[in-house]
Amino acid sequence: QPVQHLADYRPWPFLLSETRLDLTLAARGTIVRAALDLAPRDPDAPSDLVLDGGAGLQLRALTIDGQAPDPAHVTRDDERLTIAAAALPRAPFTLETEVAIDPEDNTAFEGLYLSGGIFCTQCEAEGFRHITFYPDRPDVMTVFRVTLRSDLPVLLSNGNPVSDAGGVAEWHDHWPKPSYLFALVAGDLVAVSDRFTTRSGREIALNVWVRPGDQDRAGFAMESLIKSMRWDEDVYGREYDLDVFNIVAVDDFNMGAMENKGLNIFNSKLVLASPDTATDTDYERIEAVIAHEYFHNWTGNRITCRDWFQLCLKEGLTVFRDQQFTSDLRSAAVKRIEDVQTLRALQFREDQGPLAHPPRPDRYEEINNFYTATVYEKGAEVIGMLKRLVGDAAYARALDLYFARHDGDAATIEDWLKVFEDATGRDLTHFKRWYTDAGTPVLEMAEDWQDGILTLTFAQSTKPTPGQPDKPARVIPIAVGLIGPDGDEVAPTRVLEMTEARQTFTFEALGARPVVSALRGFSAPVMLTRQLDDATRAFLLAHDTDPFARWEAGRELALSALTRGDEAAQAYIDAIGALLGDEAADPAFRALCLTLPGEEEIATRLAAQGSTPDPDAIHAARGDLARRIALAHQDLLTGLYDAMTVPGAYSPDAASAARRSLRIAVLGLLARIDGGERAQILFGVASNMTERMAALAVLVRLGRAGPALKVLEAEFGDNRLVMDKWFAVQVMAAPPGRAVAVARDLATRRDFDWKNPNRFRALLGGLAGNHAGFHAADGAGYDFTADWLIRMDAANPQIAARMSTAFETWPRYNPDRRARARAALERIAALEGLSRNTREMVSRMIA
Ligand code: HT7
Ligand code: ZN
Repeated sequence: QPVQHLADYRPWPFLLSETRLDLTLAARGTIVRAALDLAPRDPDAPSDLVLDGGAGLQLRALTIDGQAPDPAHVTRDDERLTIAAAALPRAPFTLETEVAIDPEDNTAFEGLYLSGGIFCTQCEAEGFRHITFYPDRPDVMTVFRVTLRSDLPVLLSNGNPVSDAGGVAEWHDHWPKPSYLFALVAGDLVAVSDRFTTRSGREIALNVWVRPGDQDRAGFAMESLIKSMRWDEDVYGREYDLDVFNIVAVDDFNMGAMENKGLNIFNSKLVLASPDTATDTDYERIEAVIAHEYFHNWTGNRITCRDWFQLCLKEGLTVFRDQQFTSDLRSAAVKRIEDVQTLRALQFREDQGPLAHPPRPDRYEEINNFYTATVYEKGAEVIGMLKRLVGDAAYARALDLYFARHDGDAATIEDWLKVFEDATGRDLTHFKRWYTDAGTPVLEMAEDWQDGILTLTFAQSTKPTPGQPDKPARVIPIAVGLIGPDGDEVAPTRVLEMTEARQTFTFEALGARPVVSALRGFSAPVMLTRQLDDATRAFLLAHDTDPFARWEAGRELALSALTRGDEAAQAYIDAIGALLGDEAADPAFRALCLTLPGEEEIATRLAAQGSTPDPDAIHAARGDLARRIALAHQDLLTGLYDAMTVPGAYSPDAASAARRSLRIAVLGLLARIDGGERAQILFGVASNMTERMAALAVLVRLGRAGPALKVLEAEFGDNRLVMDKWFAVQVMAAPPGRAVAVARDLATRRDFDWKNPNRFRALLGGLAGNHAGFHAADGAGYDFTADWLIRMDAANPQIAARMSTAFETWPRYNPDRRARARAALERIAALEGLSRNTREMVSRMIA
């Protein structure tokens, strides 16, 4: 498949009014009969009928209005089937095909496949073409009628059930949808069921389908679904639109979950949770992803994307909505900080390296490579900026207009921005650069103080990114507040709208020189730089009324301590002492402030400052600082560790999770001086997985986890999700010098079922997450990863391509590491038969 270009978009030359599918399911030789009701878009401009579908489809029959066409008019290549215009009626006609496919051989988990005996599908982005010949593009939307034939007890598809008897089930989805939202599931499943009454009084049947025995771990997912349905009605006025909503958990899944109309399919790790198997983070993530997929029903399904270049139209907006949901249900301040941490760790990293691309790319080879942090997380940030610029009321008006105007459409970013222009009267031409331009702007702030007037001068610049050498200025909303010398706020938050490369703003009639609290709430996805001494940062950490800016002051102090030596370290240690004693602050906030920046983040900071990060030195410096903090504040920390015990039975609620998160952060520091004693005890007494895993990570880091690992394996050896954690923690927390050896050892185990994406990610993602381990000076981390990417690519190209991003920062290391990383990437690139997915990723990384 050649490179796809946004500029080449053309509507499909046919209209499709109904799709009827009839599937007889079998591990080998599933028979798929498809009937498509078609009509030429313009009968006077005859066009060939080109359907997507490759070599995996064994074509058994093809008719047009019941007649087989002249074989000379039907051609096939590796990717599609073409029926010449000469063989097609000028009036509406029905095309019928029959194909056979082998789900059992499908290790790529794209199209129809088997996961532990359950038939299931994954059709986004281009999986439907592995099921039958079809116009597999999001702007072709139609009604589906589906018949499933199988002896398996549960047969599900999209829409509402029509009938289910004697191994035959019929489903009808009256909402037109593109093929990527098609789904079916067939298996031996049981449901946790409930009901939801919509605000207009309609009764919806809700089911979370799991394997028999897993029901007692599906309740939290159901609770999360009900909360999501209520929230979308209350906040966005969006009501559910079918009689049933089904969620199914499967063990083999390439990503987290999929928003198929009325039949969401989930990676089981994002459904199943019980206190003894899931951590607080798992619970929060389940709640957020259930919400995310549910919210897609309006932002993605009712309004979908015209083409895959518009992916951030649905993903950015839906991430933004799920972030709002979590903020409303839990702590908004903590959620904002966590989201910024994710953005910086994943998206800033992407934006600074060879894989940088805009939220709306204008070219791709393999669309599956563009389900990225830039499309998702930056896509959400761009919407946050829009909301900040137009205000909450105008945002609500614009969203109402979006739903009213585009319901049933396959829309574009232009449509989205036009809605905001029409709702607010603003011209968003300039703002659109956030969608079309890659790279993270650096925003420099300078202050001047004279006669009661504070002048802030901002200068923005963005480094070139692949294919985009010149970076014009962007619209940047900069939220600023002023804090007086006594710690009181003297000017509430004001959003400065920067539009030029350099711009000045003034604050007048001020009594005394204030301290500037800048980029409050992280009002734009930029890197703010300013000359600020450590004392002022400590002041902001103590007094800023904006929680994000307060946390950020602490972050900057920590990074300064880690990169600038002893004096800076002392300032940070003192500031942490003050924070430890601040009992008024939310424990989760204190935990975030107490957790040192990760090694990857420190490396990113050094690279941004123009230095070459040394992974071993970073690892040592971080450990050393943690030890100094522990020694300096031993009593306070010990007191806090005891005070943050959560009494009673485990509950995943935000307040309890917050206390546990602070206790765990403290445990990590105290372990630097107690030899892991507390962790050892906690592992033995804790009844919940949150504390057990935290303790285990500490023990692994200290090289004394052997007995604990054995205990966990004995208890949970047959629980895949717990064993994924067991694999991951051993590699991720291993002392860097041992990480590759540990990974190599674990990879020889019989239960290293590497074709399972979760297990593969546990091991290889664990290694990639061990910064100094992956970047081991002898290149062993690179070689081990390359070996496994090569192996995985033959089975599951999507997973191999995604995991290859472990290498994306390679250009920032020293020449020796660079040479070794490049050699590993070139070894992959040289492979014959490499997938399009991995080839595109690797060639972008070594371009
Ligand atoms: N929209 C879904 C994306 C997704 C996906 C994409 C490519 C390959 C497999 C996939 N599974 C799910 C999930 C979401 O963003 O909600
Ligand atoms: Zn999504």
